[in-house]
Amino acid sequence: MKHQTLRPFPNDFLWGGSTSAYQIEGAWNEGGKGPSVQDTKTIPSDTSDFKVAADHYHHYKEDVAMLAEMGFKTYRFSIAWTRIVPDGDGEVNEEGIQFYDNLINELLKHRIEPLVTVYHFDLPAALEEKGGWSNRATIEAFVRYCGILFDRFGDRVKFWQTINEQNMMILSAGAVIGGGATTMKETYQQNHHMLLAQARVMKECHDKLPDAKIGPAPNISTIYPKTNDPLDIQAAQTFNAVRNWLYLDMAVYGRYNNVAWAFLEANNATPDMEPGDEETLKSGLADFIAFNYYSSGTVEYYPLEEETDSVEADQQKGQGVPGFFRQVEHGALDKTEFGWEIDPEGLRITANDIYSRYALPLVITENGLGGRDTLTEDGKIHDTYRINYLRDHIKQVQLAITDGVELFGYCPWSAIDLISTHEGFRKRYGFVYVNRSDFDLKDLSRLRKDSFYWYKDVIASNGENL
Ligand code: BGP
Repeated sequence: MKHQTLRPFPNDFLWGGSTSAYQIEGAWNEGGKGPSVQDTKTIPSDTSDFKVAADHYHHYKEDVAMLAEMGFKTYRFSIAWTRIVPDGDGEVNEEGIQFYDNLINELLKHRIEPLVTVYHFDLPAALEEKGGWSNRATIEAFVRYCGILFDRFGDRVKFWQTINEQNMMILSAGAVIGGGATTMKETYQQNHHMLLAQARVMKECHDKLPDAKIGPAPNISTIYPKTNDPLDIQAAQTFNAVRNWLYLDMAVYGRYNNVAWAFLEANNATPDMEPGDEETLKSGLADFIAFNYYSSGTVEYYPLEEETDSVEADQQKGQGVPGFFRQVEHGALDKTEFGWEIDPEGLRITANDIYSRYALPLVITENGLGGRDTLTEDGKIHDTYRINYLRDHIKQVQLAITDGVELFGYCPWSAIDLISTHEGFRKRYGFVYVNRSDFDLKDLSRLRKDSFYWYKDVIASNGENL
């Protein structure tokens, strides 16, 4: 591509890193915490459960000091709903409030801006038992819980994110939503309830905290057509709408995307609306867009007559709906050892797609490489593959900024090692190595990987030394 003179990263660019509560904290039944769906779900026998995780609950000071040493300007983490309201809609647990008070104060002490996700895949198990997101009462419980967060932490937290990767929960992680949806219609009814809940919470945030900013946190990947056959292009258009634009059109405009809605109609899956729902969806809109990006995706047209049993899907692969689209391999992209394609240019394309549609400030809240790191005998972790992945993506972030995208921060996944959503502790993402394996907790000590020193220099040079 023709050479452009690169624009520098803005001086106040928020370099940071990301985690989520159930993947990092551990202490699953301490400090008054109630169980979440992550504590009660069935875990595959070859991966760890989430009970201890990286034991951040007991190491948070040491961990924040590590982030400060890297020069983090921001830290994106999530609050566990079940630490604040253990059964989802009952008593407030002051010990849980205290934990996040301490964490936030520790961050501020090091001048690290907290970027808080209120809900990251960990619905209270007590609400799941009552139908989870199938039950409209969960909307009320969520709004109440978020109101508590705004009241208790809003004096110090200025950046809020609503629901992490709602699109991925709908597309492939139904079990953690509760309610046991078995049809597409039920799934999109749950989706509708989550969208209502999100709008109510964005409104509540604006009402209670006029100086704070709030936005959604979907996983957004531009979807490429496999060929220039118009059927493949239509397949890409539909999957882009169903995977990406449904969630962002709603957060920014408060309405369903037309292509996504037509897809739901064709599949008898449009949600039932109650009087007032349309107004509610428009009543709370986003101030910025946070998005997670790991890779692009590629689809082709999926003829009805070729319908096969669905393949195993995750955040980045395996999606398909007969008559519309099915995800295929790109063909020319490298992959991580866990099978996710690597497409740095796709990040610039995705950022431009989002910004040119919505013209709101963007922040990247996840991006990173999951790998099996090796700890050498002298306590080193030579994760050159991770440095290469991140370097290539940061270059594209700068190109997106050069294209005129208002991008105010970059938070790779993950700040320190934690448990992968469904592949255990062996799939690591952090700058900091946590000394444990899936089934041996070892000493849980923290070690600096090569990427730690590299990222420290990236931040210190404001992205000049890559
Ligand atoms: C995102 C989730 C994170 C994290 C990440 C990496 O979808 O928001 O919670 O898990 O993906 O995925 P995985 O752990 O499956 O490798």
